Parts: sequence; structure tokens; C-alpha cells
Amino acid sequence: MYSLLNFRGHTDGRGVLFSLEEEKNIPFQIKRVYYLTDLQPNHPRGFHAHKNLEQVAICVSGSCVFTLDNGLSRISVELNSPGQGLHIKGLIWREMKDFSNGCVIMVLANEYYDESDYIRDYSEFKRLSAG
Ligand code: T46
Repeated sequence: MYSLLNFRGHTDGRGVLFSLEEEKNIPFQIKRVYYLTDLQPNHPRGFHAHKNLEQVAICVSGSCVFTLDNGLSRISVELNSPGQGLHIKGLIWREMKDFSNGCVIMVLANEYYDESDYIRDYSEFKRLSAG
């Protein structure tokens, strides 16, 4: 349903630097980067699936929880490290919640923004995921 990517940090006395490269430690060509800020713990987001989009989500600051659903089962994954990326591919319903103070989520995507790729209705998602 997902995989966790581990990014090597370059640490020295000044801090840590992470580098992301398409088709190297990011498993696709990157067409879009977006990031979410000012997230509120009581305002969950997501509640949709994508028909074709492939993404890697990184909690570059703070922590949050992604709940993923493939139509058969659900799993919750906490992201709490800038050195970890959540790779989501295929027909997966996603919800994001439990944002910590100062949480920032950066997402790399293999396609440009396209609202027609979204499935925002859970019963439609269930129907499509049933095959
Ligand atoms: C996802 C999760 C992790 C744009 O105009 N361009 C963009 O690239 C994106 C991603 C969104 N938007 C607009 C569409 C909406 O008017 O920004 C607004 C908020 O988007 P949305 O309600 O889809 O945001 P989230 O946080 O529910 O979901 C987002 C991504 O849309 C989605 O692909 O997987 O983050």
C-alpha cells in the first residue's frame, strides 16, 4: 500500500542537509513540489484518492499521521523525520491528521496538478478499488 524511503542526511556542525533527486532516491520524475504549512491538529486533510498520481510525502518539520486505505484495509503511518519519505502509488485513499505544532509536509509528485485525477467521494473510491 505504501513504502517508506530513508534519505541520508549530510550532518556536520552546522546542521543536516537532505538531498532529493529524481529517479535516484525519489523513484520517479518530479513534475511538481507542493508543501503544506499552518496545519491545525483539529483540521484533518486529504479524504481522497488519486487515479494515477505517484507521490512522496515528507514531514520536513514536526510530525503528522497519514491514514492509508486500499479499499480492503487501513493503516496509519506517523511521519516524524525529515529523513523519511512516504511513497504512495496506485489507488489509495489518504487522510492526514494529528499535525504537531510547526508541522510542514512537503510532497513530490510525478504529475502536474489535475483535479480530474482526484477521487473525492469515498463510495466511488470503494467501487473503483473493488475492481
Ligand atoms: C495529496 C495530499 C497529501 C493546487 O492548486 N495545486 C496543487 O498542486 C495542489 C496539491 C492543490 N491545489 C489546490 C486545490 C485546492 O483548492 O489547493 C487546494 C487544497 O488542495 P487539497 O484540498 O487537495 O489538499 P489536501 O491537503 O487535502 O491534499 C493534498 C493534495 O491535494 C493531494 O494530492 O495527496 O495533499
